[in-house]
Amino acid sequence: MSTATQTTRHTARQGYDRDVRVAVLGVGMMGQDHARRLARLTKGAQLVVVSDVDAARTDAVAAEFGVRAVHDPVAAIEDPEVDAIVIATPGFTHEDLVLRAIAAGKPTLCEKPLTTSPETALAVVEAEHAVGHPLVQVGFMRRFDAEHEQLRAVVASGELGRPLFLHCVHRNASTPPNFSSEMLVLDSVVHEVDAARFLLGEEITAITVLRPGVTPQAPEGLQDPQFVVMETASGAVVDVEIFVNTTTGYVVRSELVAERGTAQIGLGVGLVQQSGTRWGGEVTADFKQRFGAAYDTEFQRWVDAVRSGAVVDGPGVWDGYAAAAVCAAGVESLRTGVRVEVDLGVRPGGAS
Ligand code: ISE
Repeated sequence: MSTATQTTRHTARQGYDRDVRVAVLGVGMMGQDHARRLARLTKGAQLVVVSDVDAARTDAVAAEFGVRAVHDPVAAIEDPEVDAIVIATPGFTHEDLVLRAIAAGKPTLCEKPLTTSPETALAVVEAEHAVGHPLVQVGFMRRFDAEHEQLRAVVASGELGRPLFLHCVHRNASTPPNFSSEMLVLDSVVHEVDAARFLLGEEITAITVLRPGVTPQAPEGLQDPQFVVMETASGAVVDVEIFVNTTTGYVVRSELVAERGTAQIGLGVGLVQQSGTRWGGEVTADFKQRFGAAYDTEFQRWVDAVRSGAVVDGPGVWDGYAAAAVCAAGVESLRTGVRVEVDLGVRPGGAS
């Protein structure tokens, strides 16, 4: 082919000197929130396409934001007028959509979970590794929460010495229909898995899930609450009270206990007691409220990274894989009642 007739393909590494044109796949509760964020708030981004299996919903959301409705998500990924993809479809669809986005060479922000099993998550790690550079960021928004960043900095500074314990509380007011006992681990504790790895800077090597007495407020058959104990490579212990039908509000709290001191996040101001919806300050209703600013920051930093050609600025596919592996072990522990070890194997390309 002569040089004159050759077409050069834009690669994500080249970045963009204009707004990044984004398609949001899946416009349920979270996808609509992200579509609004991209359309109204995130600088340097232009929402151009929305896509959902529910055609009527796709059309309604497209009309709301004045963008194109593309009913087939694969067509949306391959659309030449789309530069980057946000995946907010149900978790079981992620593997196929992420692999297609990687094949199309398009920067992608995929809501958690990356995929629904360690094996499929590892396939994504390998597919991205074959491309030779990062393309996929995973939507663990807590990494963009100011308090989580501060606690991480405290740990990294070493001023408190070696971390010994991370005590975590994760409470939701209620669960959506069809929320299963496994989902307390896969959908909720997955955030503590990633937050612990982020805060402590090391891998989780074992997990045990205990079944305390069930709250009468939980839908029938749901093991709620659960108590999760994770062990890290350095010997620190991370415990999580996960309680998703408290009926009160949304609470995410972590206390680090290190050799020479402690540090706590998620308390609001000077709070020691909770009753009803009062806990010193306001108890937030849900994660969209509690982590709204973190989602805003996550999206702004992702779009900035896509425009600059860095592509990813946050948790990547290895983090998604690690979370999937720990959670799969957690589900096994929930079923069997025994401690399950986690071995991530070797990361393609080396260091984590
Ligand atoms: C939900 O899917 C989330 O991701 C929230 O952050 C979490 O708090 C909730 O428990 C999950 O169901």
